[in-house]
Amino acid sequence: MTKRWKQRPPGSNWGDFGDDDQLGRLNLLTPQKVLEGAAEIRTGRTFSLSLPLNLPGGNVLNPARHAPRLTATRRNGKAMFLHEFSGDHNTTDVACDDMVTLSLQYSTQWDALSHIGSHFDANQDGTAEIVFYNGFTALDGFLHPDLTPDGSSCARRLGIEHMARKGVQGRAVMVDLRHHYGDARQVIGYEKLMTVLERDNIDVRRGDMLCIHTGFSELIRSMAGNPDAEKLKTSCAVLDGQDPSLRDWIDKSGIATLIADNYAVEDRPYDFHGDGCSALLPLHELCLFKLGIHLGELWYLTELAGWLRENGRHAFMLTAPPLYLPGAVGSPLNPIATV
Ligand code: UVW
Repeated sequence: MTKRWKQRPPGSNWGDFGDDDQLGRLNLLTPQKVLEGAAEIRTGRTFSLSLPLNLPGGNVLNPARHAPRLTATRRNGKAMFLHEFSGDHNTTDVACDDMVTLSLQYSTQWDALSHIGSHFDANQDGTAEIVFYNGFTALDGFLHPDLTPDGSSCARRLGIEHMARKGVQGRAVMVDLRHHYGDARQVIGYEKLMTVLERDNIDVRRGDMLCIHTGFSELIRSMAGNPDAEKLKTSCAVLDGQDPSLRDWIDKSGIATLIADNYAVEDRPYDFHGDGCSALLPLHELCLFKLGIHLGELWYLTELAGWLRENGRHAFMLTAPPLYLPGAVGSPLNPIATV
């Protein structure tokens, strides 16, 4: 296959993992990295890094995303819930069977590489087109719901299934911003991040999965399904996507994935008015669009961060596959840390 782009965005790695690559930096999760992760297992204790998927509650973080709604499946007009087969078959069994309507990025989630693209003139015809990681374009199989007979959407390229097939497992490191910077809103750039890496003696290696603990998901848990929008806006650390040194470090560090317990990993300026030439979410642009780094958001990291600190550690084994849901642009998950 010939390259699907003539020029790649400055600072991107398009083509470096192959012209047809849809995994991005997950390619760095080699068998060696799984062994490195396994070498961090010393007690066998496990931590679930997921929020209950019905949190945050309401839609204060993102008005388009709704809490999951469970309903029973129906058979012959009857709800399959506490359903007694005895009526039909004279048996002892009782069945419950359900389904869910779920915004895939409502709670603990991975962003697929199809989540954020950009306007960029990859084919060098003088006009920017909609393009995603590694030069896949909107025409490469992004089905818009307005154009499908049943209103369905689908990312036939860069969907979450590639991550699911890869099986996400390896060495992860925790950076505990909350411990150093507290619970008030703080925008963390390169200098502040480096201060924490140095003080906690954290070695970030190529192919590691980086976890950023801010306390945001703990705050969400404490609100028990009734989130206080104002408090959430003014609480906890976020990364500074506007900081070029931070963006450069993310690239050079060789991290395979970037994960946080906050809403969007980076500062999301709700009143931002751009000039048409820049991104609203520069870390999303850098990671998902330019470098193929999957983003994890709203993970629950507080318990694990506390345990690692008490035990003088920062590295652990992470197992974090998304749902194998072809064509989805994100996925909920229940990541497991083993220490
Ligand atoms: C947006 O808000 C665009 O997405 P995310 O959940 O990745 O921050």
